[in-house]
Amino acid sequence: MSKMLTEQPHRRYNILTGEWILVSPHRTKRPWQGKTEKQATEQRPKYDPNCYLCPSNTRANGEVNPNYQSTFSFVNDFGAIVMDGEEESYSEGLLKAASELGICKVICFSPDHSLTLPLMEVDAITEVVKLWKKEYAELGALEHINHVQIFENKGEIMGCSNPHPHGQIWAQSSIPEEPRKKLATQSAYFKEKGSSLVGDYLNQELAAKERIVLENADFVALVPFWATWPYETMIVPRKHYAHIGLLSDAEERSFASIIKELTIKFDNLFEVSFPYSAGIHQAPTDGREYPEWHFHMSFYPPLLRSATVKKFMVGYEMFGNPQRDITAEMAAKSLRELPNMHYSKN
Ligand code: H2U
Repeated sequence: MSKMLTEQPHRRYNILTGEWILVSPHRTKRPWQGKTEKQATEQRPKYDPNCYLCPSNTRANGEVNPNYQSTFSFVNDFGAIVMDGEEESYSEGLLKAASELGICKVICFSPDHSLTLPLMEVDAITEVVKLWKKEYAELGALEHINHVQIFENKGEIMGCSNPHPHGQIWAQSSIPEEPRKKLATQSAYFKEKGSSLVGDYLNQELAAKERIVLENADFVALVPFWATWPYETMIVPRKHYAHIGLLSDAEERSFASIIKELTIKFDNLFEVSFPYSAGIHQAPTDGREYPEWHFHMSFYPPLLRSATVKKFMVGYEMFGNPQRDITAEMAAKSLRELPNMHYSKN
């Protein structure tokens, strides 16, 4: 590999957003005198009477959850977007605004309050994948819903309000900024080359090997060349699928399996329940064809050196662009070399 990429400050281009990041590999040699201690592992009960996501409990708005046995989804009682209101736009001089219609849902991954994705069985995670598919199809088919964003915020540090295993879906009338950038880049590439940008990128990474973390028959987990967060990773299907609705039963299971394996590695990194925001980027649901879209799931974890040392996107990163010290290759190597068995099972 080029010496520039391993030793010299350089910029890397994100082919999916069209943005650059700054990489400073030489800084990994600087002495570290900050915190590195481990955190005590939190033991949670399987059922918490005060949790608003546990089966049969009452939520903040007085509704009672069913005694669900697997997954459970409901419309967020405090949704950031709602289906009420008219489609309107506003413009006055340089000021511009538009109404936004949508639905927010909460997706409970398991009735067991003590679990997280890495601790769940593959069969149980497969049920989560099935629910994501169902929600993507049903929400996406609604009038006014042109984009469905599936995501998970894990850990207090990421602003997650409740440790019960859950994620969210925000479905809305406009295409939000991140997928909009990825739509433009994938679309331009597809027009020029007639193939999937993400698929061609995946093939290049499979040949290079150095940023691959995990592989199975249907999916690959890799640290993208342009990763911004220290252990940022993306899961890419080998097949050129625009959305998760196209996954077969067997592929749903291998998706679940690679999610489990990757999140186990994350937890093993600092022997802590590893926080992150994860989201699935896929084709809009406005009824048009999107042959350029190749869905993928990205994980943005904030931890840098230990359970307590977080990467902040501040200073230069707010005013210039994101910067990182450890390279994508170093991060991939660390993740690759970690055990596949969860540290708590030893
Ligand atoms: P987090 O993923 O950030 O923890 O968010 C959980 C969501 O659950 C949050 O958006 C919703 C909050 O509005 N919620 C309900 O819908 N009902 C409740 O009773 C409490 C929380």
